[in-house]
Amino acid sequence: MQTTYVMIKPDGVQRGLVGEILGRFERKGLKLVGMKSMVPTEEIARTHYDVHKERPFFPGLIKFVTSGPVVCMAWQGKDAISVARKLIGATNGREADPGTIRGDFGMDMGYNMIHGSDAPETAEFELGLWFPEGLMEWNNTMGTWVYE
Ligand code: DAT
Ligand code: MG
Repeated sequence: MQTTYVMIKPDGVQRGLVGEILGRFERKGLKLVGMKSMVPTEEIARTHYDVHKERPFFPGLIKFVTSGPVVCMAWQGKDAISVARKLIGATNGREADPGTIRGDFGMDMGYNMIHGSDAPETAEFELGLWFPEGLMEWNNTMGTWVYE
């Protein structure tokens, strides 16, 4: 089992896509083990996107992600990291496949509505950053009908 960090960014919240987006993760069969909403501080945004700090788009990215509420989520399941990335789609909405979140709702690179961890190490780092209080442990009965 893996746990991945997924975040609906301010454009997703502003556009009223929270229910649509989180419904896709639910329907896929992933288990919700953490969820909250906040307006990120500059500090948490900079730490989250630290790998991109030298890139030209970094200042704009920080301004964007701190501009309003985000929805922070932790989703658990077999291969949850790659499963979530597949649901999310390619970074640029114009290139993302139809059927993915970015492919169905996005037309740009920066305004791509959602973040998903890209590897086990980044998932661990991001979950610790956004959920320092820890995640929920619970038994979801649905799981017995999701995995053979
Ligand atoms: P992803 O979110 O698909 O993991 P990433 O980690 O390469 O993509 O980049 C993080 C975010 O930064 C991405 O969701 C949107 C923004 N971004 C990436 N490349 C960009 C670019 N060339 N111009 C503008 N924004 C960019
Ligand atoms: Mg990334």
